[in-house]
Amino acid sequence: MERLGIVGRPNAGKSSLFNALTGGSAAVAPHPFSTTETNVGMAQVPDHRLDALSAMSASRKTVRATVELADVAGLVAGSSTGEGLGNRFLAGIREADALCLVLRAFEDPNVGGGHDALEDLEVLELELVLADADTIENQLTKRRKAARADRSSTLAAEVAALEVALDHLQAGTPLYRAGLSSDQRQALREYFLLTTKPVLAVVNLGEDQVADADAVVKPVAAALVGSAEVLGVSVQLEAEAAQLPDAERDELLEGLGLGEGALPRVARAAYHLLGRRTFLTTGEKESRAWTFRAGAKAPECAGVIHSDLQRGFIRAEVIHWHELLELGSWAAAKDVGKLRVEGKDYQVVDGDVLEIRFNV
Ligand SMILES: Nc1nc2c(ncn2[C@@H]2O[C@H](COP(=O)(O)OP(=O)(O)OP(=O)(O)O)[C@@H](O)[C@H]2O)c(=O)[nH]1
Ligand SMILES: [Mg+2]
Repeated sequence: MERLGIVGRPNAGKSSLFNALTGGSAAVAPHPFSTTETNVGMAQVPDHRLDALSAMSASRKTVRATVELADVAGLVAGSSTGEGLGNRFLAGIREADALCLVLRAFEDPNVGGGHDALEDLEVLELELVLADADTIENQLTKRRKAARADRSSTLAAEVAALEVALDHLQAGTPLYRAGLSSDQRQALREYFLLTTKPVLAVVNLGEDQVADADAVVKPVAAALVGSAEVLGVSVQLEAEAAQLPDAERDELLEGLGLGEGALPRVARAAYHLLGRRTFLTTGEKESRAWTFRAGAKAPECAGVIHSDLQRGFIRAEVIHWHELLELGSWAAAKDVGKLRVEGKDYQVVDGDVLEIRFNV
């Protein structure tokens, strides 16, 4: 299953974020490199559509979608050439399918390290860029030679893509900001580069910065505009809030003007970044969010529920969650003819509610 790698400098709050999202217990400490081995866990993805349908159906059970996270060892200037935990962070990042850059803005004299999110971004990007440039340089001579011998157009295109990528990297630009074409991306796939992965950034805010988060988050968002979503989160504050009973937590977060809090947004952004989409089922027994790949058709989605449903797929009855909620029940939707009947070629849309008809 695809996973999101949490990447950042030591003491940025990566393990704190990981724990808050997964309910895990990765070691958190005010000294650098408290994480040495990658921690892996599952985060639930809060979904108000699911909650609303569950309430509508008075479901006995509500099952959320999940996303896999990996808390990777901290990265320092020079990591790409072996400083700090060196290759350990590289391996952890290489195994991830998308990256969450944790940038520290909180100030705490008891926790070593900087508190300039833009500086964190610069250091992280430089290490990722150096690692990728190294990967390409190691391959380019060989690939050029192969292309000359073989004269196939695919190899020539691959070499051209490597050259373009290397130019960007040597200018200090991570490939997620390089505006590569999808053909170029495709040609680079087998090199398992770090900066071709989709990226999301979390600015870890101090409690005192929450009220004016924009001042800290906006410059980071400007630096990553067009290439990454940037979310401000007071990780420690929200982690503490997550420990409270629901009502107290809501009151605390509301009181700070944080609404449902930023953690659910991080989970949803991670889910989306990994190309995950949700369809829903709802009934008295349970309401459930099911995960499918963007672009999947109805039989494949049926298969997410059970392979028998894919094998024996006849048709799907479909209604968008919003419309169903307005009508109040599946039976009501059926009565007024609002359930669409869709066949094998239907591309399921995020937020669709499905009922699968199948042969056993
Ligand atoms: N004041 C404050 N402290 C925080 C915040 N987030 C994390 N910390 C503290 O910062 C220290 C480092 O947090 P970790 O989550 O261990 O950081 P990390 O990025 O996993 O660090 P390494 O594993 O060493 O790379 C811990 O003492 C945390 O309690 C925050 O939002 N505010
Ligand atoms: Mg850690």
